[in-house]
Amino acid sequence: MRSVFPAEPTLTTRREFVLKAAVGTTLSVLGGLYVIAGDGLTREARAQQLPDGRPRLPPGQRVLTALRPMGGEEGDPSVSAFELRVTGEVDQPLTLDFQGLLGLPQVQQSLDVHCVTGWSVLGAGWEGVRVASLAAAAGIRPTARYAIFEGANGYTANVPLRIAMAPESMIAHKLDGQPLAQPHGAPARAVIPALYFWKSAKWITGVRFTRVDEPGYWETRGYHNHGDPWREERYG
Ligand SMILES: Nc1nc2c(c(=O)[nH]1)N[C@H]1C(S)=C(S)[C@@H](COP(=O)(O)O)O[C@H]1N2
Ligand SMILES: [Mo]
Repeated sequence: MRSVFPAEPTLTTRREFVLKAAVGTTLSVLGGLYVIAGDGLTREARAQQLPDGRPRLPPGQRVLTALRPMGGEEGDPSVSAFELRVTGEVDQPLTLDFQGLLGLPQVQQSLDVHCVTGWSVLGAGWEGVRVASLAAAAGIRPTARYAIFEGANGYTANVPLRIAMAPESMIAHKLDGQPLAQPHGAPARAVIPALYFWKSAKWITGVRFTRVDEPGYWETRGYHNHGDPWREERYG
């Protein structure tokens, strides 16, 4: 499965992480110390750097091997009910059903995500459509400066356009080769790896491009408006 989602060459693959995690767990048991299962992964990730020199693991984070379901007001997981609207500062507003989403260029990317509560999952394989592809299909206007990601039941998250248009920012419908599970936002969610994971709206229903910023669900409830994990922009 890893061969389908090759990690960046400079980064340790998830398989190696898992092996190191197992070793770390064994050592902790032998030593009679309390060490969380992910400690080996966390140490390993701390030693790694991103291509631009930042540490792979942002400060204050520890590594888990799988996403922790963080809840939220669930949307309809069925593919037949799926509808994604691309609206706002665009020339041709789009409404895509699930087939329409699959009809846009698909990418498979190995990406790290960082939850503000302190856990990170590194190098999971995400499959779906780049936000930039949606923007191009809808004819995004030069006046657009923010992307507002809309989830079911009114959840929103604001992202500066530059970050939304980065190649790793995507709408994902598969995780590690499997259709996205309901707790993680089935049938599709945003994945915005540059910012804390709350920006990655689950049960996605819309991407709205705006001229002005619109702080979203968590940004209006005490969390940071921007949310850069490397700057620890956790709270507003
Ligand atoms: N629609 C929606 N999306 C959401 C949330 C939510 O409550 N509703 N929670 C966010 C938060 S705070 C986090 S940390 C991640 C958690 O994703 P996960 O449950 O797949 O781990 O989803 C984000 N996306
Ligand atoms: Mo979160």
